[in-house]
Amino acid sequence: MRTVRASMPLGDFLVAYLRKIGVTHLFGIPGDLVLRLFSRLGRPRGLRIITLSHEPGVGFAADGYARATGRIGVVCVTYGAGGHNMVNPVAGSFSERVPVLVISGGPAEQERRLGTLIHHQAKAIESQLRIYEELTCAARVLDDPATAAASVHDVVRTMWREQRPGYLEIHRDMVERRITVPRDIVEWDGTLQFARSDARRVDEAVRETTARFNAARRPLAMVGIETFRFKLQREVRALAERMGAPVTTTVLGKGAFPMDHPLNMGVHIGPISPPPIVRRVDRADLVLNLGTLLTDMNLGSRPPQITRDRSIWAVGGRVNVSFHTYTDVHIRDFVHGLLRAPLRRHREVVRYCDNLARQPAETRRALRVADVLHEVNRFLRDRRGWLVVAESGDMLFAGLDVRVGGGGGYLAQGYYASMGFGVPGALGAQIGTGARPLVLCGDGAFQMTGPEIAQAPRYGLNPIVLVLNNGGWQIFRPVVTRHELLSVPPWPYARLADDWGGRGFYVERVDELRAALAEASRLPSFVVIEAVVRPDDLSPVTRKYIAASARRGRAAAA
Ligand SMILES: Cc1ncc(C[n+]2csc(CCOP(=O)(O)OP(=O)(O)O)c2C)c(N)n1
Ligand SMILES: [Mg+2]
Repeated sequence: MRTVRASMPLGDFLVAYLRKIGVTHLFGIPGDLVLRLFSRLGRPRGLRIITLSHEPGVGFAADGYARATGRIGVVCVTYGAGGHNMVNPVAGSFSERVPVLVISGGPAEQERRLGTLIHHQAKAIESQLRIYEELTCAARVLDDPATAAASVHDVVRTMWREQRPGYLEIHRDMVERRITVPRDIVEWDGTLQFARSDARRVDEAVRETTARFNAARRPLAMVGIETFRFKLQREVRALAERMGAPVTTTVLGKGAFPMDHPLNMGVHIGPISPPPIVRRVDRADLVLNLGTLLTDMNLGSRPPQITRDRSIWAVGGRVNVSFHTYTDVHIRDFVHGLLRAPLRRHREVVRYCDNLARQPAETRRALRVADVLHEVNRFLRDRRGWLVVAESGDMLFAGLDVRVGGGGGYLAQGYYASMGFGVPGALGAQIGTGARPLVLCGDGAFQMTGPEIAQAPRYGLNPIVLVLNNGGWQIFRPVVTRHELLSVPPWPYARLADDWGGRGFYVERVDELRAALAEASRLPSFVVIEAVVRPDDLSPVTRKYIAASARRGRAAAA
């Protein structure tokens, strides 16, 4: 069952195939239409199955696993009720280029022939496939034993090339069907390939970039999420050091370049970046943009600040050099080409910038959001290997001012921005990497998927979840007049953690938070720290972002 053979039951093939590409875990919730497959996948020597409470949590966990490990995350759900519950997390994986493979069960052919509606069905049996065709780069129903293996291989290879989700539907009568596996798949060593570029175009794009770079006096590099997804961290660091120019990351790309690297200047979020970053970008005569998606979030909800004529933008298999484009130049080949090019070395001294004002020394006072960020930074300063996960809401923007060094990581949905990613995403990331997560989470977001933290003890996981309790969905408070529409009921967050097998802390003051974080780091179990802040208090970046976004909304309405 471990190895791929020329003829084997479809369920066993799937296990052997997934193991061959390095998948260790499968995230899911069973149902009758997927039960047989579910059991097959989780058989001894199969995949380690992680079940959570609700499919959205399952999807975010698989996404967190994939983001943090760089491997494919796999979910297994029942047809209809399960598959449809998985739509939002997978849409997020699609937007942010995370390879999550959705495996869904489905009704057997005999059941479909009865001519009745089948439980869990929506409009038609094919509806779920059609939905996933919209949310994945490749989607197939495995209904033919002669082609099933090739379909799996196609879907997975496309996912890897595109770093996007894929979909396989396996109806329950197919799980034990013997399939024929083509010889090339039996003999394949399990290595997945990224897309290949056109070598002549790469050469020319690199030559032109080098010439522009060497003519520039104040170049700057922006590092985006694609460099991370396409596993270029080491190369991008080497390239930055060869260039000696400042590096900024983006909202979505935060964590793609080490935050304690001497060339890292901080996070660029268009005109609402820290003023020294705005000024430095304005002064740049060349911006080399590696892998940044052109999103409103990355740009601070404003039109692009960098004009095309002084930028080189490598993203989505293309390199745009001012007003012309090289197609078929993928970022890996472009970066490797630049590493071989004779780049002139700059020696700019770079200072890391954030949006935080200095913290008052007095700590026996009510917490503010900015204090939370200062305390998190203080906590992380001399620790290694932590993984910070920021939830959507105020914490998504607040997190931009968190500095993770010491080989640690940072995950957030910096573009799709769905609430609910934080806690389950952290669980999946810890399962995949072993790194201990520190989750920054609003009370509203915690009420969506935070209770998945109750799953942590049985899997030996121990994130620290900082729940910012401001009484509701307060990120919108500056732009909503009826504040009562934003409130959420007060949950006893700290007590729930105690009841669920972890430890809870309740803090209202700066010194209390500092002490709770220190103690939490020594505890073996998961921890929830409920940190109470005022409903009208927001992080520095959120204040700027909400104002910019509201201005844009008014302009659109006018
Ligand atoms: C699934 C989902 N639903 C709704 C939203 C819209 N939304 C963005 S932030 C937010 C409120 C966040 O509240 P909370 O988690 O308490 O964070 P706060 O901003 O109060 O710190 C909402 C409802 C979203 N991003 N995702
Ligand atoms: Mg809140």
